[in-house]
Formats: sequence, C-alpha cells, structure tokens
Amino acid sequence: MVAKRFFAPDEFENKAEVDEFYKMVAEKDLQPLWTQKGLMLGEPPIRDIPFHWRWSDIKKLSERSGELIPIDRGGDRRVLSLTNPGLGGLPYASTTLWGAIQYLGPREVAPAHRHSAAALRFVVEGSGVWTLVNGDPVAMEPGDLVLTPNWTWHEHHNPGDTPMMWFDALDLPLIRSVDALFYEDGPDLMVNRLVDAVSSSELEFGGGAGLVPFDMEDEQPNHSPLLAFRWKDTDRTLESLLSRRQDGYAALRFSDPTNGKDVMPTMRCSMHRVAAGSEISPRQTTGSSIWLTFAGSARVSVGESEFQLEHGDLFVVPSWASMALSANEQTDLFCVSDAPVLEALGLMRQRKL
Ligand code: 1HN
Repeated sequence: MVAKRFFAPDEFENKAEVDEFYKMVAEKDLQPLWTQKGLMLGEPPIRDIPFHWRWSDIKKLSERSGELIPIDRGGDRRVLSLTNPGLGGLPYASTTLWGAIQYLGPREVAPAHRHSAAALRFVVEGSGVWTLVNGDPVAMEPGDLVLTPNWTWHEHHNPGDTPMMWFDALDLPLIRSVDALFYEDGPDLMVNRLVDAVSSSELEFGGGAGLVPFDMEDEQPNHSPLLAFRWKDTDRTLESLLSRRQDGYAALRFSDPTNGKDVMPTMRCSMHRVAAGSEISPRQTTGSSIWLTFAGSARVSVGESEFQLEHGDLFVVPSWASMALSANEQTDLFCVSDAPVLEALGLMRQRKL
C-alpha cells in the first residue's frame, strides 16, 4: 500500500497560490479535510483517563460540606462530582457520564426538580432517606439502586437523625454533547408523605422472578417502571450465581422487568461479585464506565494505571481502555456504563485480552 501523504503548504510549487486559497477558505469558515492529521486514528483518541477516587477522601470532604454549605446554596443538591483530570476541568467522570457523591444531612430536604438527563443512585452508607420520583416515595438503603429517569420529578428527604451519602450517576455529559439538556424547578415540596410507604413502582413491578402485570394499558415508558432494585435481591442473586461458577466471578445486569432491556435508554447498570483470590479477566470495550466498590478490597488495572480499591472507592474506565481486577477478599462492585447508547448506534466493540 502506498503511504498516505499530507502536503505541507510549502511543498507546493505554487505555494503562494495555495496559501492564498487556504486564506480564502478560512475566511468563509471552511476547512480542507486534507490538512487535518489527527481526525481518523486506528483506535479512539480518548480524552478521559483511568482515574481513582478514595472513599476516605470523599467522605471527609462531604461531611465538611455538610457543616459548611446549606442545602439551598448548593444548587439544591450537596454534591461533589468526580472530576476526571483528562477533561480539562469539566465536572465529569468520563466523556459521557457524570458521577458524584451526594450528602444529605439529618432532617434536610433536597427540593424537587426535573431534567432531561437521566439519573440513578446507588446507596453506599447511611439509612432512612427516601426519594420521591414523580411523587412515588422510594426508600433508599445501602446497596439499593434507585432510578430517576429522564424528565421525572425527583426530590430527596432525610427525616432521620443521621446523614446519608450515596453515589449519583447521570448521563449529563452525553445529553449536553447532543444539546438536549432541559431543566425545570419543581412544584412545592411534597412533604408530610408516608415515609415508610412502599413505592407503587415496587408494588406493581417488584414481584420479581419474571412476574409482571398482565394488563398494562398505559403507554410503556422507555425506562424500567420498577424504580428500585433492593440489595437483598441483588445479594441473593449474586450469591446463587457465584455458587454456580467455577471461576469465582459472577455479574448481573439490572433490567426492566417488563422487557429485559436496560433500566434506562442511556445507562446500563450491573453488579459484580469476585470471590477472594479470583479475578475479572482482562477485557476492553467501547463506551466508558464508572465503578463503585461496595464491599471488599481489590486491585484493579485500567489501561496503564493500577489502583488499590477499598470500600466506597470509585474508578473510571475510559472507552477502549483495558480493565482487569483481582480481589483480595470477596468484593462487590456496582458499575454504570453508557453501553446501551453504543449498542443502539452500532458502535459496541468488546474483546477479552
Ligand atoms: C441532580 O438532579 C441530582 O437530583 C444529583 O440528586 C446530581 C448533578 C447534576 C445535575 C443534576 C439529584 C446532579 C443533579
């Protein structure tokens, strides 16, 4: 094959004419393709980098934010966002995903709003907070996954005496990149609700084991109508999956109980259990992901980086970066990725290394 060449302007014999032409092109806000060198590379040019945040740091700073910053000064949410150093200061964990830790103090309320970015919570520590999703009260306890899909009203209440911290993930960077971000402040607070109520989403769709209502007259939403996935179910499923595996690694995908699709159109959620001394073998995939160490301790390598993980630690795997993990003790990890978007666009590539 003949190597492709890029002509520098001074390689032309008629350099003056070519220079003049380039000037005229630029004046009309146009650019030649043939002068652009980095446009098509063999593999994706990745901007976000493999990175690791320690729970011990986040926890200390979140608690301090609880002392210093009233909830109404923090844009309604007291959130420290994972800031990937590769993204030029943007408050994004990866190219497509926002990741953060949210802190809600005793008797605090984070008021209602909605946005066209979808969000989810995975509870790390604490107890007693509940989130209203379109008015449906959803309790939040450690290990629970709670969804607030695109354009649903949501507000968080902590009626208890202890603070609570949880992981937030949003598809916000993706939604901003396609200029489709809308936002609206909420109606008056829906206080005085039953705190111990079971959400209607769970009453209708939480039967488990493939049991869904037969007569679904309402138009199907494009997200899971079940808004909470409880830790006791996740834990039990991981345990039985692991007992059937020879390699000490079990993983499950959270799905819409009515159709098996991902819980929301832009984000895939999964939970991983690695037995002591076992591994997630090296692999790579297009699309980025944020991982949260819910329990245990492990060593993970992402691209060229290696991180030691303890309870609550978070790390990011950029698109097409290799990832492998080895567990010191039994380790549980929550993972959120943009995989449904890549699949929908025909851009998913995966391989074991
Ligand atoms: C948001 O609405 C929440 O509702 C958390 O808890 C984090 C980050 C950016 C934009 C909106 C929440 C957020 C957010």
